[in-house]
Formats: sequence, C-alpha cells, structure tokens
Amino acid sequence: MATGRNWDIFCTVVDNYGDIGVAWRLARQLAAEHGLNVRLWVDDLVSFHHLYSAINPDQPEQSVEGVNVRRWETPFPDTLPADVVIEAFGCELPQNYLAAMAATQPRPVWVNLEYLSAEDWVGGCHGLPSPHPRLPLTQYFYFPGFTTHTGSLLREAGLIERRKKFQHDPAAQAEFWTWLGVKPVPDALRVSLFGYENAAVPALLKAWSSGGQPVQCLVPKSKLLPQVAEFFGATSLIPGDQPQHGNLTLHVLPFFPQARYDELLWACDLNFVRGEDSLVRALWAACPLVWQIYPQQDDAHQEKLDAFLTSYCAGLSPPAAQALQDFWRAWNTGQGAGRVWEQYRQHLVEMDEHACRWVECQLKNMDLAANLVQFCQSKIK
Ligand code: TRH
Repeated sequence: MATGRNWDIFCTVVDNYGDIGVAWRLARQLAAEHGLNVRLWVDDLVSFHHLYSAINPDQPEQSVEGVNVRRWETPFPDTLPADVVIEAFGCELPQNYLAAMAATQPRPVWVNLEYLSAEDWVGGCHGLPSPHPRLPLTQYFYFPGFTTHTGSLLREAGLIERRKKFQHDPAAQAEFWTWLGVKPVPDALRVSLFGYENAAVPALLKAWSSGGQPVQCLVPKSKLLPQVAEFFGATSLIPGDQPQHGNLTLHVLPFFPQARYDELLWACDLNFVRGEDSLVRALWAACPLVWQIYPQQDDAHQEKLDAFLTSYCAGLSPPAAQALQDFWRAWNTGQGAGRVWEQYRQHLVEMDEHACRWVECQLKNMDLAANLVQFCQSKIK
C-alpha cells in the first residue's frame, strides 16, 4: 500500500520566475508543514538560484530546507515514481517516468497544478479527473483560486503573523531599509515596482515626478528597468543607482531572495506586481497593489484580469473601485496611467483598509498545500 508520504513535483522554468517560485514554495511547505518526502525536479537551476541563493546550479542533486532538489535531465533517468506526482503548470512528465507510473501498483496520484485565476469556470473544473488517452492513469486538475470551490492560495504557516509583526515594528523596518541601503524620504509614498516591459512607465514616472506628494520608488531588477532608464535619460540603470527627477526618487535594487522580497512588499505603501506569485505575496502583504497580468496570445489574459478585478473590488466604494479599475487597466494596456494616477492615489487610504479586510476574509479558506494534501490522501488507494 502507498503511504502517500513520497511526493514528486516537476517544474519547468518557462521564461520567468513564477513557475519555479510557486513550485518551490509548495515543495518547501509540504516538507516543513506536512512532513512529506518531497523531490523537486527542475530543468533550470540557474533561475532557481536567483530566487534562492542556497541552490547550487552545478549540483544535480541537493537537499535544501528538507526538499530533495533534482536537476531534471534529458534523457530522464529511470526512476521509481512517488506516491503523489505533481505536474506544475502542465509541464509534461518525461515519457519513461509516465510509463513507470502506469506500471506501478497502486498507481500514483497524479495532479496537474494549474495557473491561478478568479474566473467563474475554475470552481467547476477544480478536482476533475482526466483519463490518460493511452495509459491506465488518471490526472486530476488542481486549480488555485480565491473561493472554497478551488484549491485556494499558497500561504505558509506563520506568514500573516510575521507580516503583521514587521508592519508594527518600526525597528524591524528601519533595519530593513538600512540593509537595502535606502534612506526613507520623509512623507513620501513608498512604492515597489516590479513588472514586464510596459509602455505606461514613462507617463507614470512623469506623474510621480510632477505630483504634489514625494514618491520613493524601489525597483528590483526586472523587464521594465530599460523603460525606467529611458525616462531618466540613461542608457541603462544598475542596482545601487538612485536617480532623481522632481518629486520622484528612484532606487534600483538587485533581484532579492524570495524572503526579502516579502519584506519589501510589507514595507511599501503600494506594490506593483506581475504574473502569479508576486500577486499572491502582495495580496498577503495587505497593502494596495497594482497587478500587471502575464500577457497571453489573443489577449486571453483580459478576461482573467476582469474576473480578478470584479472579485477584488467587491466591498470597495464605487468611486474607489472605479479608480482602481481605471488605473489597473491603464497599467495593463500601457495607456493613460499618468492621466488616471492622481484619481487612483486619492483612494489609497480606502484601498489600504480594503486590502486588510480582503486578507481577513481569505484567511477563512484553508491554504493550498493543506488542501492539496487532503485531496491527494482522498485519492490514494
Ligand atoms: O516571473 P513572473 O512573471 O512569472 C510568470 C507568472 O507566474 C506566469 O503565471 C507564468 O506563466 C510565467 O511566469 C511563465 O512573475 P511571478 O509569478 O510574480 O514570479 C516572480 C517570482 O520572483 C516570485 O516568486 C517573487 C520572486 N521575486 C523575488 O524572489 N525577488 C525579487 O526581487 C522579485 C522582484 C521577485
């Protein structure tokens, strides 16, 4: 009989950090909080190393925080399958591993961990089985989400308590800014800015530099940095640079380790985030946020964005909801962000209160890892 204690998680790094960011959080949590034996198979240890510096990209096998991290080699070595197999974001398991799963008794529980979405159909598809066309295997769709009809969101034990403690502890915040090498500008709106290439960047920076309130903007290395540099008339910007323009002071930061990125989100008044994982972390930070969704072909991401806006804005006053939607849409289309910024800024206090209420409401849901363990246990024969 399978014990259900041995798990394999497979992850390919597509072109960004979200896939490995999520897979690593999940693996770590399963090992630490559920006492499971987790192997995490990753095809790109260099990207992994950027998120988590203890990862040695040259080491094909290593044990990190209780997780057995393996380089996903091609061809894939013959391997005894685990009791539970998680295929992160449809990354497609190696053929010989799949064949080994089909030959194992009892068959492993096989789950495809899907991307996060607030769309209505997600609740109806979450947990559905999908038989393999040739092999005697069943794969289950597992959707993260924002309702009890989904697998909900990753949230490690103690996260909210740590965040609240940090946000109520001026000394911890001061230590953080010192560690960053950033001197807080008095009365400034503190903003973190992480995103993809975005035509809206120059107009927004202009609005900040000419606005009435000082803005201190922290920019970790990301794809929008060249557009930031362009605004300052520089050919490029590197970590440590601190250009200034009018009321805008900007700090270019290195790409942080994941844990320190959380602190940046907790320490800022407003966070610009992108993709999937930084969105979730910014939501747990309980501060106003602006989400740049991962762009898909044929604008398929627009429906996803609309669905999240509808769900997230519930409970905001109509003018604040309008301001939030206008600004997020401007940021995502790359047009008009400078024009609608001031209207957005005026509602930040309400958005801040709303962000705290949103967290309290979501805390009623179990976290994704616990849900997933329960789901897989129920499928083990
Ligand atoms: O990197 P992303 O754009 O990832 C995306 C999305 O996940 C998308 O759904 C997926 O399809 C696509 O990749 C291929 O954005 P995301 O998801 O926010 O991941 C960024 C990770 O990087 C997240 O774990 C937070 C982390 N991070 C740091 O650790 N340090 C930093 O300094 C910053 C800015 C981010």
